[in-house]
Amino acid sequence: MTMSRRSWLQTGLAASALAIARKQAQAQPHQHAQPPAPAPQAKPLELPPPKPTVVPPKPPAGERYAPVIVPDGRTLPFERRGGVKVFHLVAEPIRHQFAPGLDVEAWGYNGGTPGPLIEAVVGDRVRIYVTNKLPEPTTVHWHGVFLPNGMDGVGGLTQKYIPPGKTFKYELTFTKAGTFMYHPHFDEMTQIALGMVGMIVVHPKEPPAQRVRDYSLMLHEWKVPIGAARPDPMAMSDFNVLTFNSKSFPATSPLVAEVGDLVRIRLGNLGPMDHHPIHLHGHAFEVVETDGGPIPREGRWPETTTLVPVGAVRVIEFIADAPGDWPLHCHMTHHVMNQMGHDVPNLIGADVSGVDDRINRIVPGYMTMGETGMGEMMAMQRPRNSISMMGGKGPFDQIDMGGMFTLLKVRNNLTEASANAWYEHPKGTVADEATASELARDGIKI
Ligand SMILES: [Cu+2]
Repeated sequence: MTMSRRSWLQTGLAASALAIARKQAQAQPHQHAQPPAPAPQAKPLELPPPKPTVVPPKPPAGERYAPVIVPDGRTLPFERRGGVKVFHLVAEPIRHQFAPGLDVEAWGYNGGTPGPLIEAVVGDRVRIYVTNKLPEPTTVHWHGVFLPNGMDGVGGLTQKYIPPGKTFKYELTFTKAGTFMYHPHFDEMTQIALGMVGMIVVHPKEPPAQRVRDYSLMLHEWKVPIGAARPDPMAMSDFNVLTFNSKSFPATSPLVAEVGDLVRIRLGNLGPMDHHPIHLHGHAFEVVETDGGPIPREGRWPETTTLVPVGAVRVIEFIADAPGDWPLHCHMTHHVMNQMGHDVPNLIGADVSGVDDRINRIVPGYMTMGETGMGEMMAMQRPRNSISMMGGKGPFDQIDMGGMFTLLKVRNNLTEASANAWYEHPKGTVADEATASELARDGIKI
């Protein structure tokens, strides 16, 4: 089984026979029946490093809560009108970039996906206007929020649909603190798959005694065929773009903390199909809250991975006590890949010696890949508007992960400079090649 590298990217190794046929067609100079394949980009992408938020945002005027940091996202502003906080959500088609190199036509709120974080305080009376600029009806359901039944946002059941061009009004009082979500309850399969998801944080009346570095991350999954610009809402499996706040690593902005900081990460999952086991390196955390409410102290246990099911919130807390650059990522191996094709013949360990030479006689440029694993794919050229197999640039080498992956950068002295730099390892604390004398000292025979 052999493939050309271009066909590998275009089809995810879908069919070797097809790849051979295409190469043969291209090899014949006077035959132009096949449209030309998209031009590969000249070299692997060099990305500007995403920006961490070192100084948390200030609360809005008149508020005492410490605002949640939304990496790569936004918080919805509000206005006070006669004791009511007034918000305005606009459901609309948007152009969205998962990472430099992959732009798509998505649907979202107020120009982005996920929609902006709605932030409020227990006891707040809120009025949320929802304008529908989509080509089809929508509604907004306030997931996990206690509210009058008629404000629940379920199309047909608790309200009429919001037709295109119309603005509906939701009004409710936030009666409990916590982390909740919002999403449409009409044509959920399409609207959620295209990016219409958002988080809600309701702060307690009294700010906590201890300062918290408080983050919100929405998990999502998308299927974007290589070269396409429209996520496929029909997908039930083989999602190939996995995101935190709708960004794929290496475009995810890192989280930062200073040693000793209490860190809270509010993880919400409104992806179509998959539950995500989110894993943090270098620390153990406790799940302190779900979208159902806080977990009593005696009911918590230490974890390094927590499963965030579809339609659920898991809020984790820990003290950042280990300086370093620590991954925070989904532990499903296929969820830390960018636009990986899955119909791939397994060549690992296969003896392919001589195959390329023979194939190259009839298909110039042919190259077998995958026999030593998939790592080599990361640095290849890729077709236009794709981030297939794109990884990130690390201080030691290419980081061969993508997708639902970000970094927690813990610093002894957190500054803009230290947050933007790679961690400086104390001497002798980095894994490296063993010397002959070390091997001899410890009796290791190779
Ligand atoms: Cu996952």
